[in-house]
Amino acid sequence: MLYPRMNAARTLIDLGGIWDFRLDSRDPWQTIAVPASYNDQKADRRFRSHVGLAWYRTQLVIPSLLEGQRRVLRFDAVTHDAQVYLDGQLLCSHRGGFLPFEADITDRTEAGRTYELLIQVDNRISHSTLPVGNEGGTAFFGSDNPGIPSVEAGKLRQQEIGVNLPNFDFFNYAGITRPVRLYTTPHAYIRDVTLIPDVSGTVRVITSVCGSGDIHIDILDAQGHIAAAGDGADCTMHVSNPRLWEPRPGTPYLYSARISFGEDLYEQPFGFRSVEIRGHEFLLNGKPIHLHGPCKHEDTPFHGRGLDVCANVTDISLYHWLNANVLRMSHYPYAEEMYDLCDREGILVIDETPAVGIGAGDKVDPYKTFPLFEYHKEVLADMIARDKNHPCVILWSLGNEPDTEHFPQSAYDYWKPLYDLAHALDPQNRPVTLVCCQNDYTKDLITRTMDVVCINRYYGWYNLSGDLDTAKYAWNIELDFWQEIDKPLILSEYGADTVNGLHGVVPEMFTEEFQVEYYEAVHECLDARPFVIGELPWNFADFGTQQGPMRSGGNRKGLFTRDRKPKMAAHYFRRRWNDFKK
Ligand code: GCB
Repeated sequence: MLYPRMNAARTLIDLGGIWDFRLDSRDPWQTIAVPASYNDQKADRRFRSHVGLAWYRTQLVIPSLLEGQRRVLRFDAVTHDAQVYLDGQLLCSHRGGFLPFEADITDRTEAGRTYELLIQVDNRISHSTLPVGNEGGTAFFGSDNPGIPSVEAGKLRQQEIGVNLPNFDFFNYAGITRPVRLYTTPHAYIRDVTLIPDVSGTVRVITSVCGSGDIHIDILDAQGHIAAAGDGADCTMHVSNPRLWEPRPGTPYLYSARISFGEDLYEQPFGFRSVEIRGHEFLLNGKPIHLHGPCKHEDTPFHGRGLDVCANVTDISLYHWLNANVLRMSHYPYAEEMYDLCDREGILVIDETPAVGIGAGDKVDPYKTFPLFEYHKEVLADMIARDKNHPCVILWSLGNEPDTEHFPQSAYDYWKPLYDLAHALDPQNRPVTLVCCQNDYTKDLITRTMDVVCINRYYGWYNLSGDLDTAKYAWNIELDFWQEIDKPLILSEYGADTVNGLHGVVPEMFTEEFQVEYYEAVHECLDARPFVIGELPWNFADFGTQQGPMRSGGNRKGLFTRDRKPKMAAHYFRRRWNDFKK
């Protein structure tokens, strides 16, 4: 799906602002900011802990000057499910909270009139949602000992009332979290554009249109000069002496394909770069690259998971300050503005579906009991369709930390077709991975079949807690195991909760000194092994989670605090990664 852009042929109207909102149809309407999660906007516990439906309302004005134009309403993300009503009539509905959807309202609206736009959102999570909610189980990190009658009764009560029990470690932020926009196109319009660039300077542009007309394409360089041109729906052109796109400190040089079709126009940025796996190496533009940078969440005070472009710019500037070159967009596809920013700033991206929490302990096979497979395929396809043209995206992640240990064959049968699908759908055929949970890796059959092995590991924190010498011993045993597989390995998460300002001359868990010593210990094990081509500490910044006995003010594994103040470990990584440039 094309990102909405304003140009000589298309208008774009942002509908963001203060909308009406209510959590219950009996409540009076209140004010709410759009886009943003609703949870942290009010001094009211009900907003934070709400479960179920909520309603947004605003006036949709169709200016007279939009007469004769095709009119489309686009929602960049509504978390998790949405039903959209226009003047009381259902316009469209959408499942899933992290990808865009749109509705053509040309025939449903008249220019010069005003309509009521009502959005019903649903934040409930279950075995059939991505991310996954525990049905009738316990919350992530819960300590509800089975067998205590009063606790069992309490859990039944929770089921009656309906509570969200996330099977994942980030706050279940909800609402209209990304922009809502009205855009126009001519009646015959460009529906989609697929770019397949090659480092030799060849670029194939496949244009999908609705209606009839001639298609012309200009390839523009960064100064706007025409570098190549061609015609037709499937057109291959050649740019001589192309400047390549590469992460900083190189040049993230961007070209763009300007496509005209009848009266319509669309411009799609792209870069010439290649991604390839050779043995245990990850090659970018034919050269081995080491990937280093923290994982992130879309998470800021007040906005929750809502788009905050200023925070995005600040965060990417902190990635440069850290000398980082990669951002794993854990654990869901981010707002499209972040990919544009990474394209421009030269930050590599690992793009991940919101498939977190597919697992239910050792008694239930989630792959046979969670009705997810068909939906997961749709989400994967939509993510690739949305992000396929971004040069920053170098690796697709099918999901995070599913159960691959207790039902290894079921896990294989579930994830292998998704791996094949990702390869089949991606016109640039990027590598594909699945992020593996800390488990009995000897039983896991699927992780080793990925193009890149990604493992999340917490030796020294959740396991062998605080004992870094023994943790190193365990790290080495596991790394020896993966070395035998002879694939590139990315340590896709590792970290230690750290309370900023907590210190100790004898570093113990939660102190800033311990966080640094933990990372130094892990790096001792990694640095001796060239097949480890990536290190992605968990996490860039402290972030919001549901409350629980293992979390105090959220997850504190950030290198930065939630308001982006560096802990000692941030300075440590800045020095370490600076040395990687030499
Ligand atoms: C993990 C998860 C991540 C958690 C992290 C932690 O393995 O992938 O979502 O936040 O551990 O801090 O426990």
